[in-house]
Amino acid sequence: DVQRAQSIEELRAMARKRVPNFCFEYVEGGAEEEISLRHNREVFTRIGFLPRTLVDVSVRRQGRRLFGQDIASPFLIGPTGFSGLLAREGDVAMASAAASAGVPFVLTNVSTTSLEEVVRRSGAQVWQQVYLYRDRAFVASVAQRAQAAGIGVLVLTTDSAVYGKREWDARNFSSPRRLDWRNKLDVLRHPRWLIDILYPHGFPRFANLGDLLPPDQTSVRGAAAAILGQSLSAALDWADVQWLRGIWPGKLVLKGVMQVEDAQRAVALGVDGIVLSNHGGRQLDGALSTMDVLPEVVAAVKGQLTVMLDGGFRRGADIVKAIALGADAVLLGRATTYGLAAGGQAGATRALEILRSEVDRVLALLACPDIDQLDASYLRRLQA
Ligand code: HOC
Repeated sequence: DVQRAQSIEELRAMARKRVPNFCFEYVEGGAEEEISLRHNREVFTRIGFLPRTLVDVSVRRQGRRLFGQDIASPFLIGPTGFSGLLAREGDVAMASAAASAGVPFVLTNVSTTSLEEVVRRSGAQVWQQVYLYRDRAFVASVAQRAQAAGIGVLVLTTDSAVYGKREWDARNFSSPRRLDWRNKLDVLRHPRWLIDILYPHGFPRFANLGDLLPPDQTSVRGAAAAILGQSLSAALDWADVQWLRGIWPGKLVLKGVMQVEDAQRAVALGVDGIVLSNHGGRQLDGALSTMDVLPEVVAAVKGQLTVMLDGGFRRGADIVKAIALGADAVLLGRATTYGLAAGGQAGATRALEILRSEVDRVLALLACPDIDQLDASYLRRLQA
């Protein structure tokens, strides 16, 4: 029962039991040696808290304001693909969990429920993520549909010109669309997952990809992400950002920025926000963690655009550290995905509750009752 989970790590352990290996590895894995994946967690151990004391913390505030909207906590659910393999109608379940926690939900473009349906059924503040595919007209059509559905924020992922080298894909599949025997047997050991996900129509289908895939390849099976990765455009550059800025009237966010100069260029092009990201260690292995570069980016562009980040956030304390270093908000990836895989909407909701209560406790113990008062004076960087 997900209600018994006391930490994101416990939800992760439940998820590992509940879904077949090939699904869990998809959530869990990074690229190549997984150096960035590990560093994303280690980086938090090198930043210590320096609490104040003797401050009345009987009333505490952790809400933030993002793009003119109030959000209940300093985090939101970031875009994660293939949620439909982890829980039935996984995208709707995630969005509904976000709605009940009062935080936004970023819908991946590789979802198995249409963006219109996610907006309608969840009641969440939905943002839409998109990759730049070779087919620019397709990207424009996603933007048009998002606008018509009332979505106000478009998130362009910029770190995926080519698909990262994720070696578990090659291990789990005997051919790109076929699980190997070891994983087929493992699927049979998960009858609950089989019924929840595959009964009665088989593998769920991508709902927002239009003509991007041939009709016989729209089901989310096999190494679907790797196959789809072939339609990413390696030609993505600033001219595309300018083009998207021209056709998208809402807030535009770039996800995958790491360098100050790129953040400044985003400002110059009228972009509204950035998400510092190394894609959860799934793209360029060895890339620095976002917490390494956050202070310099904040110093350069704070006030000119909204600065968010993702990468390795599993504790309220991690989130508080990022806010103290000047971030506007944190995007959750694996933290809520483990919850979803552990117990559907209830599991994702539990993940959000755990993080909310941890943030609240850290604020109290730091003697900082209002999250807006956090700054770097509450932290000290430890020597490596
Ligand atoms: C079209 C590109 O971001 C991941 C996700 C999904 C990638 C989809 C492939 O696996 O990191």
